[in-house]
Amino acid sequence: MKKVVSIQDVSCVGKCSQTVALPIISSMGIETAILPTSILSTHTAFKEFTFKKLTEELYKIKEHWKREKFQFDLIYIGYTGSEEILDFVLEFISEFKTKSNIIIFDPAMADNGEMYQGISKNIFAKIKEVAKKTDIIRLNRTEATFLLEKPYKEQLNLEEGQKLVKELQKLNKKQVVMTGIEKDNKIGALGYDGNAYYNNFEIKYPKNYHGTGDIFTSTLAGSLVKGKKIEEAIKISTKFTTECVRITYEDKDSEEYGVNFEQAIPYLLKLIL
Ligand code: PXL
Repeated sequence: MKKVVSIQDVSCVGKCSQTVALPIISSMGIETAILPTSILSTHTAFKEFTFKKLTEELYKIKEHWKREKFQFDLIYIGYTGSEEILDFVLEFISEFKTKSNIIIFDPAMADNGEMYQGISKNIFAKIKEVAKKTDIIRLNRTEATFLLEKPYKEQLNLEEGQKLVKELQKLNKKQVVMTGIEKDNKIGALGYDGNAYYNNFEIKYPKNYHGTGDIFTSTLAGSLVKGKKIEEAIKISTKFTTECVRITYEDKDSEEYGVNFEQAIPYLLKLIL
């Protein structure tokens, strides 16, 4: 069985990071190990959330895993929210990177033109350092413009997106996948691998939801582990994320803090067949 490790926080309520990655990747028939980097009462869009880093425990877990000689087909790094956790991630990469596994990094640091609460300049600098060591940098358009230290724009068209991913690809010299590009009133994702661009656009619903980035990255990670090529993985991930948004948008009782990805999982399984 293929194995993924998901390295990110546990936000107890909020439908993001581990509580999204684990069910989505597992449902795709992939063993999903988790490294919970911190535990929060909710994600950081709530007021007064609690936040406990698990740094000490992370090093102990890593050492145990080394003794057990565990290897992962894909290492998925998401929200870290702290310099010391990013230091841990750098060490984890140097010890668990193999010739054939894929490291996918979603900086999960900003959205809609704003940094998440608590993301300092030092964290930002270290995120850039981690990005350089990964095979796929997966980000939204706010993170893309911030990482390149460019001014944020409310909308990005395909041409503008292509310029950004081309510059970002210089960071890791491998692949970049950016979401939040618009074309003909649709919204989608754009990938670049140094040679070719890949994109897919789907219906844009008139509401932004929290956690869609984590759904997209989890689906991308799972699709790649299932052997899909990057262009197909981007298509599956945009289609599934859009379906999650559609279900949530049409549900009058939906929560504000995350999308109803659970109800869209049967559709995901059809997409990856
Ligand atoms: O969805 C990304 C994410 C993950 N983890 C935490 C967050 C966020 C986004 O706000 O706050 C704790």
